[in-house]
Amino acid sequence: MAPAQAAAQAADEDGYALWLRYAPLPGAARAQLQAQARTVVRLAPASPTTDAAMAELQRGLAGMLGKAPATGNTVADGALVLARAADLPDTVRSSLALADAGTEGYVLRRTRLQGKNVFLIAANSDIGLLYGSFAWLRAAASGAPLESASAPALKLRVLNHWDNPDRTVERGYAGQSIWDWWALPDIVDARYLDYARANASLGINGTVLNNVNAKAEMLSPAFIAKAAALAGVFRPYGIRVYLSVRFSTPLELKETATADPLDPQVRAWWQREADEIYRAIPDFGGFLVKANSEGQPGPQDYHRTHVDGANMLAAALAPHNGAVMWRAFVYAPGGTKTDDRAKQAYDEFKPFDGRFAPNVLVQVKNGAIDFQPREPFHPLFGAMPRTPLMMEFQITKEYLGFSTDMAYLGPLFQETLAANTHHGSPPLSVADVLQQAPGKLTGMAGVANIGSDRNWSGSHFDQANWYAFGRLAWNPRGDARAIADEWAAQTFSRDTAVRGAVTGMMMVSREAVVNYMTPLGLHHMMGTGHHHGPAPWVDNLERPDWNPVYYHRTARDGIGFDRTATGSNAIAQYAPALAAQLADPRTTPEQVLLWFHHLPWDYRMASGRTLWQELISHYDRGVRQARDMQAQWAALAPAIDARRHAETAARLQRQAANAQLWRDACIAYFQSVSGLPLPAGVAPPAHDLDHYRKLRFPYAPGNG
Ligand code: BDP
Repeated sequence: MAPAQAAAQAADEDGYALWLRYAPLPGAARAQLQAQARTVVRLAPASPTTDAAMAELQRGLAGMLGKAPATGNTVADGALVLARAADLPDTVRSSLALADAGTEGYVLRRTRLQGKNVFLIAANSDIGLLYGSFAWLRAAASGAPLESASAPALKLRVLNHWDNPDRTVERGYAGQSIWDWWALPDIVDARYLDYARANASLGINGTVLNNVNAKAEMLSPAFIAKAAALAGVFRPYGIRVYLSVRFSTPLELKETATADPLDPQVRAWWQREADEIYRAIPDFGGFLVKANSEGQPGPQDYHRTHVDGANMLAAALAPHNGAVMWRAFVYAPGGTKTDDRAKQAYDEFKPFDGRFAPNVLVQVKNGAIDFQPREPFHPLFGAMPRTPLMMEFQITKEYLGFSTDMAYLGPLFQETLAANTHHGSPPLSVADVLQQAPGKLTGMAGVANIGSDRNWSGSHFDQANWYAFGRLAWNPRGDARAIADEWAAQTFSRDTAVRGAVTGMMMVSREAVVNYMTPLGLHHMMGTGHHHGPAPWVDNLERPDWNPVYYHRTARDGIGFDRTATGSNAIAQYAPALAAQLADPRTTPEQVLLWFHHLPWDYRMASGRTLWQELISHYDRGVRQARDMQAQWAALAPAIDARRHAETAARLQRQAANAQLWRDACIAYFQSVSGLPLPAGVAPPAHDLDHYRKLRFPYAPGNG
């Protein structure tokens, strides 16, 4: 069907419903689904979680079929049946391979039960039934086969909110914090329940409520009560609450004289604190910690180590089954300890492999610098085989155009997860490293892009990044395109042409951003503080490694950071086989070429063009891609409700302008240093360099 024909007089939508819209199905699909769910039957005992599953099935079916089917507990032909293994007769149970479902997975299967033809949502646990219900609804809504079986590959699938007690959100581009801290715990916004539904629909089972740059007050009784109120809403949905903690909390609350992790009073304080938290929140997940990074306090302030710090907190949480997520995003205050910031996390953490307590996970950002539009995978993945490593992705787009530019992050996540670490035999991918972590804990964290905006994420398309994170946390081997297609079908339209067009745009969008911001492995070229807009010229910040010039090293002779043996030798942090590949620009993937090499402007690229020409062609391509997305979206107008269409169109227009700004400013800057003429046919920047250097964005959002 052409997009124009797919327009079913779509009513305006505000995006609040996310991918859980349960839009009315077209005739034939509706009849088919109806036959699978004439009634909804719960054989599993009633519980808050199976209540939630029943309610969601009712809601979803009411939306898709126009009328909610009756519920009950009598099995009849055409019933959709929710049953745990324990609720099924042996014959049925044994045909389902439920062992593979584990404690959180599910099996969705047509079968005969009590002599009737039914559709079974089966699991070993209530939460498995809830996940199975969401999976069944997802398949129904997107037109995928209803029968399937799945279990999560990772245990902790966690959102990290960088939300402050005053409701500002560090790197938040979707309004204020979704948590109305002031009103909590007395006033519990109905929205928290929809938050829980959305997360459970993806299998997200944890949420860190507050910023990694944490305040000591977060552990005060008042805030624990607020967190407990949220935990109460989330519990039926299988979501545990975690808190980011400030390492010096007891000292700052004036309850101890130091925060030294080996001091008995400090240790006793944390133990008491943990006990108190668990009295209020019996299923509390644990602590996330940013220590000795960007000025945050930590064990090194007392000449102790990351291990001392993490294990002290781990000991306090262990009696309650809580976990510590200790971040490896560290770089020393007051200048670089090493010659290359990219090396610091590895240098500090690798020596501690195997020394963390069993309930500690080391949480590692996807790349070694900081959530750039493209980074090679972090060298710690695969290098600490005796330590559980947890992935940290950034869902909020601090460096990829906030919530104004479209950049679907599925390909970024997948690229990292699929990367071959060259460690192990057979060699492990990053996803393997996460999954095969030693001990009981495995996990993935995503820095949330959720705020008080009606559409949750600041833009409609940014919802897809939350969605993709959740789906990949469940299955790190998932495919970004398939996930985009599934999201588009639920969020916009099941129509093949429409979802195809939407998915096509999404799949280009992140590469477009890379092209117009930081192609060929360039990185960290953004404006100071707020991180908006190009500022490759910045060279005057206090720390060398805060300056863009530190990273791109543009000079008369060429461009790029030499991380080979002749430079910082950061490549030596990778497995030998990979390091050997990266040692030579010819065997380094061009998309990360300037991350690892400083090359002359006339270096010959695979295309036959010089590096200078190639660089400029990437910027031009990025601008073209941004404009193409605009045109593709315009063509979808008949198929999308006017409101969401217009809201997205406005953003795409702004993105095209932003792409042009990046392209022009970067080319003007590079040219000012290289002294090279623009290749024939290339348009000169609209303004001179001075114009771009003078641009200021004092009120750019997300900067605290
Ligand atoms: C950087 C952000 C900063 C965060 C920091 C972190 O600019 O706001 O606090 O990472 O992850 O990306 O701790």
